Amino acid sequence: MVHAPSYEIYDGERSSYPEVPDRIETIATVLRKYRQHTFVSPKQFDQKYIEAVHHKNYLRYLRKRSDVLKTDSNFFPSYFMTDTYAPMTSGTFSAAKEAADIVLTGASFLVQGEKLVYSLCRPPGHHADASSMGGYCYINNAAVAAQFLSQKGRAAILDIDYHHGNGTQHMFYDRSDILYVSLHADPSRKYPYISGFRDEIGIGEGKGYNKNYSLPLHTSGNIYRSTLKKGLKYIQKFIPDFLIVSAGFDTYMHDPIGGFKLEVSFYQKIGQDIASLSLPTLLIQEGGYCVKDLGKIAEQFVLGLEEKA
Ligand code: Q9C
Ligand code: ZN
Repeated sequence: MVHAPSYEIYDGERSSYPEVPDRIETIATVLRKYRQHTFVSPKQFDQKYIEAVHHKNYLRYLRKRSDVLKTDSNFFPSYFMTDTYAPMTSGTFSAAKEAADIVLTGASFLVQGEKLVYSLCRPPGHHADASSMGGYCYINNAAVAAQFLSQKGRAAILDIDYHHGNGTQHMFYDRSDILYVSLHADPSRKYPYISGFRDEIGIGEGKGYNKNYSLPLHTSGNIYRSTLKKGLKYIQKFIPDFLIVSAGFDTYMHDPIGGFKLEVSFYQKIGQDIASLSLPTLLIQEGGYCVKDLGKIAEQFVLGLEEKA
């Protein structure tokens, strides 16, 4: 709630900011209806777990710059950013730190033997790199969780947000101990434009441990699902101990900034397909901006995951 920018800058003009606090509340409200779900508040973790993937100077900047901003101001930094879609507010650091605490809390439940955990957090993370914010993201929550889990076993990340997770890819691009697999809209047409192409496969030791499935702008269920199955096979070959899902719902047909043609009921199928891997799974909220339908989408997704879990 303390991080609610009022606009982004697109093509030099102010435009509305879709990454709003209500996104989380609407999902939580629907999931709370199910008595088998246990809701847990996040614990606070030492910043060292974030410093394992982000530069200390960047984190210091985020904290100190947030601290001096007035309530309701939107500040667009000239350093430590990749675009004009991640304004800072007075609450940015504390919100982003808490999102990281939410995923670390989730990740520690997996370590303790929990099979399915949903880290319902915002701001999202997958566009944030080691020392940059961008695309509504400040701290890379999926990367923080993957790094934490990689100390306990093999961690694979499946990124199903509409946008390529450029930050996550880059952070682990030269590593073979963390696999990154992403399905997303063709970056030559859609954000983040600069990465997410199929020929980006990792570098050095990391070669073969990065896999991009870029898809045409108006991809529908059939093509999406057959591609997802390929991605899941790729993950299976890696023999992971943990699966982290960067779960973005901006692939939904009515999403205001996405473009795929996926229906509400399709998310149950995505959930079932992921659950068929039978891996301890941490869901991390990334994008998804059709606030009206986010609850229903998350509900279908979780129902699918629970079916085979
Ligand atoms: N106004 C995530 O889904 N696009 N970030 C801005 C349209 C930025 C998306 C151009 C998209 C960022 C986490
Ligand atoms: Zn997205």
